[in-house]
Amino acid sequence: MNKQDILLFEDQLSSEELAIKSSAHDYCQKELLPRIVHANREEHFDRGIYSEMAQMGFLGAPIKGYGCSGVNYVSYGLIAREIESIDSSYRSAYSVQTSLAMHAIYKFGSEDQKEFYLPKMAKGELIGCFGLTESDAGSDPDSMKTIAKEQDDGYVLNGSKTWITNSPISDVLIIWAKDEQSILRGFIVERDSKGLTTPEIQGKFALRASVTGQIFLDNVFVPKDKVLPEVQSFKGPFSCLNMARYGIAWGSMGAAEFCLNAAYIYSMERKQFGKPIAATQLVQTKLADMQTEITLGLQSVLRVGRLIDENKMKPEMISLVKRNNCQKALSIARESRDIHGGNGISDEYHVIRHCMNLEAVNTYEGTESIHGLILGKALTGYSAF
Ligand code: TGC
Ligand code: FAD
Repeated sequence: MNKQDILLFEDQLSSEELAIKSSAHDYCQKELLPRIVHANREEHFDRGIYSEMAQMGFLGAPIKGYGCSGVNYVSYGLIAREIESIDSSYRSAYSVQTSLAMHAIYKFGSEDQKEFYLPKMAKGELIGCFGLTESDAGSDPDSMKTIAKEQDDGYVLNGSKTWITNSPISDVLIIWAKDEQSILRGFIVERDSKGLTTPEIQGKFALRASVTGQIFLDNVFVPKDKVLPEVQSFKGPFSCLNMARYGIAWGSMGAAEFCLNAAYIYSMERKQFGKPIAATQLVQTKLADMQTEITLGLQSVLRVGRLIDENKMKPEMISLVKRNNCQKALSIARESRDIHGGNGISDEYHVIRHCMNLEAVNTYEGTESIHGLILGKALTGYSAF
């Protein structure tokens, strides 16, 4: 018996889900773990990871058809959990491609757009990004300034986006902008568009193995057939965010599990005052707290996954698990860092990297406070943003 699986989590998975989890686990341990320390030190993202994820059937995993695997949302979450047990940057790569860029086209694109982009994105031949945030419009994207002026044959985009995962390496940029009537629209901007620049943001202390950048749109022309036809409000980007936030809620538990396991192994081996530190009361209760939060966090995402698969999802369910699991994962990573003593700040032990990543994971896709306010609004009916 796995001592950490105290509520027998795995007994609740189907044989197909267990097989997906197991192959994702093997891939992540064999292919991603050996690369991460160097990638994190050098702020390097290896584009080849997209080809590997494509081979594994990860990209666009829950999408039906268009060359995608068509797995259920529980399986999508199990994959995110395995990837983020290595690093949040790699889970970001998976989430942005799958739930933000591909999902936007799948949910709101025309049939031609779906047939053209999705198979290539599933193969990792085209990399996507999702441009919503601006320098003065983060938690409140409705205050965005990027504008789309209509012409006979399309739209002309002007404005900028910042903190965009993948923007410097993207071939397909999903850009959210308001038209002259203040209607929100989604645009597929291609890499070779005139007037498009995507400088990289340097010097991040979190998600260093992920490429993050800005997007500048200087009179970028987008033809009519590259406008997402099925979206005219924030329901568009927020629907994509529901799926990505759900994946983060699973992924953060993967990072937390890594940190618990590392703290367990370290505390059993490390001796001070003549005994393993795991034999002290204070360390044991820290380990027990970590185990408790992970066990409950995994039950909660499994429940939300089943509800999504039954078409019963509501946004507040997603806010509950995104907010709680990210918060708990960050505090588990910090406790694990503490249990590692001085070694805890060395990247060889991986835990400090998870701590720093989880700081950003708590912020992106809606901060902890914003998700608290979404829950507060659902509970009271008052919008307190
Ligand atoms: P509100 O007036 O409530 O709603 C506007 C329209 O949107 C609809 N809606 C949703 N639809 C689907 N799912 C949801 N979760 C939805 N939430 C709202 C709503 O029904 C309405 O539709 P319609 O058609 O009637 O107009 O919106 P608001 O302006 O008051 O927004 C409130 C708030 C704060 C919740 C929202 O602005 C918010 O979520 N802010 C956080 C911003 C955020 O999460 N940004 C994420 C950027 S992307 C990112 O971080 C990627 S990181 C990638 C990685 O590397 O992993
Ligand atoms: P702000 O909105 O300025 O918030 C600052 C602080 O104020 C936070 O603590 C917040 O909780 C608090 N606050 C704000 N409003 C309220 C309120 N009403 N009540 C109480 N407190 C409030 N965006 C994309 O569009 N695409 C991406 O791919 C993407 N990738 C990212 C990758 C990384 C590594 C990071 C760090 C960010 C990324 N983002 C992306 C942006 C991310 O979604 C935003 O950083 C996030 O939404 C918060 O916006 P902000 O940074 O402007 O903070």
